[in-house]
Amino acid sequence: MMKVLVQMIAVSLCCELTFTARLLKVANPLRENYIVVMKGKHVDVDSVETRLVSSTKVKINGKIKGKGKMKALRIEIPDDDPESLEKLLQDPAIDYVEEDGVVTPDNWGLDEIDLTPGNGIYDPPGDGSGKTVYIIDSGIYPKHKDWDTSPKLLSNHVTGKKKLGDCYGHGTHVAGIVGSKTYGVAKKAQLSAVVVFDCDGSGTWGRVISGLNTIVNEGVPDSIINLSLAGSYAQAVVDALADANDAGFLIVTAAGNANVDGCTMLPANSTDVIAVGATMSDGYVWPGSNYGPCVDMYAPGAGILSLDIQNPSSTTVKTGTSMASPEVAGMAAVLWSLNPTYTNAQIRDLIFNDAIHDEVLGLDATSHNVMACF
Ligand SMILES: *[C@@H]1O[C@H](CO)[C@@H](O)[C@H](O)[C@H]1NC(C)=O
Ligand SMILES: *[C@@H]1O[C@H](CO)[C@@H](O)[C@H](O)[C@H]1NC(C)=O
Ligand SMILES: [Ca+2]
Repeated sequence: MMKVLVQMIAVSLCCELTFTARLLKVANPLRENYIVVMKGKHVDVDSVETRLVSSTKVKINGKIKGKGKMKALRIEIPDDDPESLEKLLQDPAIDYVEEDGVVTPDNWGLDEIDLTPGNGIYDPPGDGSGKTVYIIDSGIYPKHKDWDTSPKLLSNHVTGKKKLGDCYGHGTHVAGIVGSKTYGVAKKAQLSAVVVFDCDGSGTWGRVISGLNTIVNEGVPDSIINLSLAGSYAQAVVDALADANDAGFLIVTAAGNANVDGCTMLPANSTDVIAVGATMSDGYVWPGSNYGPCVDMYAPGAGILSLDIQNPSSTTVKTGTSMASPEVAGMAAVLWSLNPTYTNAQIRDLIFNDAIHDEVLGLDATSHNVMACF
């Protein structure tokens, strides 16, 4: 008994004396990742690195050697290796170790539609795994580095080609809002392009109808369709949308950017779609957004950051109801992935049950004041 007590004192003495560095926590830590900051200006980062590599199982991910006093290492320690973290904290050259924090890009849209709107982070209930979202647009740039799941091509109604690409950029931007790693709502959804816009961004209802038809005939059942154009009334489009809805697909579309009653345009005029208007980060409806009784709900659409087609890491900011509709399409993918046995109508109900009422500023009395939110 006595011996055990003495040992315990020895252990606690040892550790209080030798734990020289502090371990700092952050609010939004990236698991297993830390920043190791050296004491003073004159520490040789390379020698500390060599020491850590030889005495611990720490993985060095990079060095920070600024002109000022900050000298640091970015490291990775598996959660099941507390010994390496202890050894690190005992190193006399180290001032403190801090958990690496997750930084969310300035993407107010994602922040607003999640479980905790307005807290600066995106916190969705799921990632859309296993769900397909068809992007009826200009295609998708497949070489972008920000895809988690490689996008596919279902069909190209402009050139008939079988190779996926995007020479206009609109489709890539909206697909990025649906499902890219950094800017996407449903980060693991399978994106599938249905190309109806040419390199100048123009399309026709005929191509859209062919696209909808291909999805109904060849597409994965119980998928989401994001429809990418707004135009004047055409009966054949109303009928094609009804067919796709009856076949079990959930169709999410932009309300249109004409600042008019959405009922005067398609696809919003159709009762077989969720037509989405756009809001701004100050909570007001975006002035270009269509409104009125055919616009079913609103989502962030002004100043939305997503992927571009210049190079594999390019991004760009766009504004419009086109940016709002893929947010709801992404939410549908997340909710459907969590409730795989639901029908399109049940997913539609879930989306409306979760929405926030009477919060969009600047809407007239004919409009549904419904804001998309998990
Ligand atoms: C979604 O639909 C809107 C318009 O209906 C369109 O502007 C946008 O590009 C589409 N997004 C995707 C990902 O297809
Ligand atoms: C859709 O447009 C048609 C043709 O303009 C019109 O007759 C109909 O009332 C519109 N539907 C809605 C729900 O407003
Ligand atoms: Ca949030």
